[in-house]
Amino acid sequence: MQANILLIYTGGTIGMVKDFKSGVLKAFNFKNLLQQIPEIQLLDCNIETFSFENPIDSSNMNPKHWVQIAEVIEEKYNDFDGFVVLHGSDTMSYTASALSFMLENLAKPVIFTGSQLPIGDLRTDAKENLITSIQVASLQKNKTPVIKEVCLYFEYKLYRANRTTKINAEHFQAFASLNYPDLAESGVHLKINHKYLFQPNTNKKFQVHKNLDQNIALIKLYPGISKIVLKNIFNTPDLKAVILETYGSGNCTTETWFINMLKETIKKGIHIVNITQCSGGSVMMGHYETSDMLKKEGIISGKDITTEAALAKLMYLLGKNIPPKSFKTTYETSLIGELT
Ligand code: ASN
Repeated sequence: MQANILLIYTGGTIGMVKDFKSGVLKAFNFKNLLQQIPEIQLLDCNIETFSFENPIDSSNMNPKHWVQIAEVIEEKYNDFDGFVVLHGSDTMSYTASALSFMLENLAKPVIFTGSQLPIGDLRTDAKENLITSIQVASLQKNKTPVIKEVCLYFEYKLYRANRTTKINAEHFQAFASLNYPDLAESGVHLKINHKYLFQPNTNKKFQVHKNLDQNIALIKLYPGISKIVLKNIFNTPDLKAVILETYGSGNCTTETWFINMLKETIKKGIHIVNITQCSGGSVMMGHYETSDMLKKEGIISGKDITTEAALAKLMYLLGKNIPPKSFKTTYETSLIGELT
């Protein structure tokens, strides 16, 4: 039986064309995009399409758009075996990470992909990315999908979406998943690394969470960061949580004013999550003196989570109104394979 695939087009370089007057790349109409890839007709699956009314460059994506994508999947969940989301690469890891939390008990593939060059470009990477993503989404064993999670496919590799980061603005290999193995590699054969695939509890009902709390801040520490800058951020009205991007394995300055500011913030009931600025590796609070006090103050460890997933998880958990007492434990627990 052929798999039914829904192709959701949100925008991004994949469907862009050059505005002949200004020379800038702009999102384009979806029908023309499909006409550029007659090969799609040859795939052994039924494909239906859904397009954003106004396709966008992914730099314009925000949580409202994440909800829009989630709603399309929710509405069509029972009619399709898999979903492929065409999205700009700039914020693809953010959107895909967010969807991994929002689509609870997902038991079908949701594959995000896009490209570095528009589909009409002679040297485009769009065709391979799109065609293989559709093939991955169509994979079935005993009439059930092989992939049951949100993934990102780019340049011959399938990744767990909430483990990815955009690492290059020019190379076709634009993404990396430094803290989790690739889920599949495409060469002459499509090699699936079955043991790394997420296995959801398929007895649980699929549920979509649309309440995302944006009262958060992300602070990247740097040598010389000033008290006034931090004070202003921590005093943001309605702030509920802050992600601190610290150095190395979760280290930061031990200056008294800084530690006191963190203490005051925690006292106000604002959650602080410690994640590392490094693309690979994990936070290990207490390993150095420069992180020991963070551990003692009860700061949440983001462990080896990416910035993108940390942010999405925070909006998602705050939106679920997790009681303050259990917030730290819940955040530090892997919900959908986003941390080790
Ligand atoms: N600016 C584009 C976007 O994210 C980049 C791309 O898709 N390669 O929409």
